[in-house]
Amino acid sequence: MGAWRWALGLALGVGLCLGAPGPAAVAAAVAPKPPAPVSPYSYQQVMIPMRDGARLQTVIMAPADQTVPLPILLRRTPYGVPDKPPLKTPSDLEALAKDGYIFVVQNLRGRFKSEGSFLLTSAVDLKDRRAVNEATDAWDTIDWLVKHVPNTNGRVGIYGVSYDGMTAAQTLLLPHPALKAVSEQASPADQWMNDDDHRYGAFRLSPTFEYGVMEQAKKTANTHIRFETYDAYQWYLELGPLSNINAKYLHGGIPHWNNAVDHPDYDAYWKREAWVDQLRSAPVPTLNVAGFWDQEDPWGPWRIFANAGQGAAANFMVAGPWCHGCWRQPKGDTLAYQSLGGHETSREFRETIEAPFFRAYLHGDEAAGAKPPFDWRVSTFQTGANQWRTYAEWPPKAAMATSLYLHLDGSLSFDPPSADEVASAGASYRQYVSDPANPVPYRQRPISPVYPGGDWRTWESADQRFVDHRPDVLTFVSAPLTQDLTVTGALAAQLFASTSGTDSDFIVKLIDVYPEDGETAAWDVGTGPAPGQYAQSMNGYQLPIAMEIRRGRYNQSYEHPAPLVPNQPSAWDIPLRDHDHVFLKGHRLMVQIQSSWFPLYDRNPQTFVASIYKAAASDFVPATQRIYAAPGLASRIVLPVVK
Ligand code: PG9
Repeated sequence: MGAWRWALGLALGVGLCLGAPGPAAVAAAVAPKPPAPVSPYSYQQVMIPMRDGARLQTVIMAPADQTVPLPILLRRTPYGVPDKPPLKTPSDLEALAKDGYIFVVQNLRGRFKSEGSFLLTSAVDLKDRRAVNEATDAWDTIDWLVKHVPNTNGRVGIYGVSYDGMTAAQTLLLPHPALKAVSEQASPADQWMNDDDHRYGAFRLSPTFEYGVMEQAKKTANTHIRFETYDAYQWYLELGPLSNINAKYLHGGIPHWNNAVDHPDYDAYWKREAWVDQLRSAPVPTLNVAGFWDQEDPWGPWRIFANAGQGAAANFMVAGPWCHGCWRQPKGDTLAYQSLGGHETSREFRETIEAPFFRAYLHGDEAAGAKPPFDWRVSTFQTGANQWRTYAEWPPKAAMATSLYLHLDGSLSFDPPSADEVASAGASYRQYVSDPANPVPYRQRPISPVYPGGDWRTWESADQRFVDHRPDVLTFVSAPLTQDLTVTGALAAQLFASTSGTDSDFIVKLIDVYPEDGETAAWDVGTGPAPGQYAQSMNGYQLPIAMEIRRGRYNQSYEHPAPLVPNQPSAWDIPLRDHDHVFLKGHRLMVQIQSSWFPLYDRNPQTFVASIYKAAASDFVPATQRIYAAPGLASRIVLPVVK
């Protein structure tokens, strides 16, 4: 679009000179027009009919110089299709484009010019033969494409990130015979258990509210909220109880929000949304992709990979040092303020994994049976070591569950807490007061809106020093490591904790603390760092490796929430997902524990109520939170350690 505007401005400039011709104007008048920019793709928009008669807006872009039959690479999206062909291949498709594809992008039903209603649902009811959903729409689209698009080799692949990724993943439930390769990337799998909307029932307030508005306020646009306050933290705090969202702002007009507040618990509605539970195999070769610092859907790809099964011949998993979809950024050569050992992880993923995957199954010799392009099952970019690793199975057998214990003096070690420690501390716990009137921010304030992206993309790798001084954040830290510690596989926390309330949240963060190198600690430095540079250092940086929340009302049952017994310690199991990281020699391990993470999560009133969405302002009360570190109540992090 920029180039077209530039061309138009030049033309107007020439026109304005006509009244007073000078030498420059004469030269301009006779100078040949620069040739109009030409896209390397042909461009066609079609409306593809679905089985119920709804027609979906679809763009077909084939290489302008196409001579041989090519496969189709399909992406289905709620965010809008290109309105003209690109003037050059987007950088994230360059590696694929070298092999030659007909790129097809389709708006989901109900979005932009696509007909029907956009329900923002993940549900696919395979038993209902008359239903339409993303799996049937993908099937109908592929069927139409292979029958109508000229000069294809009859093979179709589908890929996409996040919502687009989910529509790709759901083709595994109902694969069309022409579908030969699927790459779901950051697809959600179960929106109550994890992913965008909740984590084990704890409600992700700002992403769910802002996403619902973005996608359901207007059919023909992505709508971004402008808050009355610059700091979204302040806006959500002043909002008060969640019932004010509909009462003051949405007035029942956003179905996504209504569904969330009408279904607080893991009921039939959410079980239908958990489409992944129907997945038993990978009927089509599948490449799953996840980011270890994905702030939206870090969990879905691992669930899809696990459910599709490691027995399947071609079910691969890739994970790297990425935020949500950041493997589509040009390089991916940094994490926080450090480089990744000279690797451009995003480009390397696309050139050495994604492109060979589609090449094998869409261009390969099908008659000979496409040979798997990889001799591994899982490939990760292991941070700390900053190396690509491959694994024949996940988790690798060599990983040994190893407990890292919390201690009353605020330390962390591989030794369990002793009775002597309790005697000298005079208590078996450390405590803090969690006050819903002053919740812990999840990232440095001022907090910008979640969408269209901004700082939201990188908050999961942000330095946690911004909260570790707060009286309502407990910190535990180890001695500097005397050797590297490699952690590969699923992490978990087991806390023994109590609250003086009847409901409560606990958030656990496992952090890699970088050493101080002393460079900036002198008063004879001379000029000192340039403005803005001082903060951009890994000196003492607290890099989160794994973080998660649990909401106490669901400790016993996801379907039937129950109050907690005040001041009674109980076990809190907090899964911390899959990771692959080396804590380097000289670094320290840190655990931070807190009871709010706002406004990413709504505030727990700390009084048990039937539905937090209907809590009154008076239900929100401070509570005293205790974390136990004693024999029999030994809070710990379980690490999959590889020697
Ligand atoms: N994480 C976004 C999303 C996916 C599916 C449902 C709701 C939200 C996305 O980036 O598309």
